[in-house]
Amino acid sequence: MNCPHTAAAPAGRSTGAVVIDPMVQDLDGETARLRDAGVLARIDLLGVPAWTVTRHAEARQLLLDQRLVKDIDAWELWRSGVVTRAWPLIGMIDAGRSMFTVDGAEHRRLRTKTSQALTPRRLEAVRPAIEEFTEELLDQLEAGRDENGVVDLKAVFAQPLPMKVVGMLMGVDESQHAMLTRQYKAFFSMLTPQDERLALLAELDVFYAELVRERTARPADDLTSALILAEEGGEPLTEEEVVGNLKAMVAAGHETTIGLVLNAVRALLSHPDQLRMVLDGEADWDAVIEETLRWDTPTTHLLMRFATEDITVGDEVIREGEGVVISYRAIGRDIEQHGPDADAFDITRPTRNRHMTFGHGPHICPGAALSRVEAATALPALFGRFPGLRLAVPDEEITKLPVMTQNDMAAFPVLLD
Ligand code: STR
Repeated sequence: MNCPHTAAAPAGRSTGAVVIDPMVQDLDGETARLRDAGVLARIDLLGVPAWTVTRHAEARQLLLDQRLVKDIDAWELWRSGVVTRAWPLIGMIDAGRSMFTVDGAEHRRLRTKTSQALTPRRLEAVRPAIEEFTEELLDQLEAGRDENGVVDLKAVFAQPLPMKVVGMLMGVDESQHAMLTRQYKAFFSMLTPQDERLALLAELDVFYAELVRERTARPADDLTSALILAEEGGEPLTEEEVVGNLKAMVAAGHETTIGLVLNAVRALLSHPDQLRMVLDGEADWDAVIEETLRWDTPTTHLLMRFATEDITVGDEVIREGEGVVISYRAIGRDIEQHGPDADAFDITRPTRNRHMTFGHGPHICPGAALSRVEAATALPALFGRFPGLRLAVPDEEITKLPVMTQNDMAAFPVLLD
């Protein structure tokens, strides 16, 4: 395939690969093609070849396999200069030193403080603030209706809520939230020219480094300060490491929970019988949240891990130096794991809690419990205040943003009554 983003076309390795379309609207079609391509499938990411794993059991096994690492220097296509910073997805992988990009003992050192701050027990302390943000944003929804009574649930509710929460936790001032939202939107969009993406990433690095320096001088009661002061488990974190963790937390905490909340609302509105069950108390919100995570995961594909040795999976061999993507959407729809009706949204499904949307193994999402608290606050409050909530346009008219790794809607226009 002709590849404008890399220094040279990766010799013939993309043949027979499933091409991941940056403009995809039909995600179910993409998921089905990946499943059909095999347990381990060859994919083409804007001209760059990689493997992806499409089944629950094998993904679980690979996520525990220490021969797969996050260090980009283990990637043959990177080492040889075939993939460069000109590739639009590079920011998903080459994101600086943090718990997202390091393995083993160093990974534990980078991650301990964050995972300790985000346990369900510790999160009880932030629940009241999340409830308060939710109420505030519900007021804004009501006030934000246009002359036809339509308001964008994404822009006014689902997007600001996680930003407020992660901003509070990390100590990012409210005045910066709009800037961060705009920058991350541009970061994820495949319509953003790569030079602009690299420039905004550089700006974000400066922003986060300044925040870390401020908190180093004057520690506050936030996780950024805790990361700076952390000493247990070895050496204190360097400024670069705190910056790396901080930006990973803000990017992940902001982007993914938007999807969880919106995808849950969309699933319920298109399955009114199940919405009824929840509103009548016959099913609980946790069931909605877990089934949404399984059926319509915010993260479609997670980039990337690299093989430090040849790894055999079934009939295929991942060669040393090759890259592996985890295709969480296909994994959530695995019929071996969830049964022949895995493509159906069903909050009463017995396996609804047995999804792997937050990953598995050492890198399992440290923010999983936080996102569950956010969704478990936002969803009942939203439907409690607006029990007649409905889409203002037919569901088919909801468009997906051109984002390769996320199921990210452009807007979600609703009527409140
Ligand atoms: C974005 C760019 C950056 O500065 C730091 C990170 C590290 C964490 C990444 C994040 C990235 C992109 C979105 C990710 C997140 C971890 C979980 C989240 C991949 C590369 C998603 O699952 C979408």
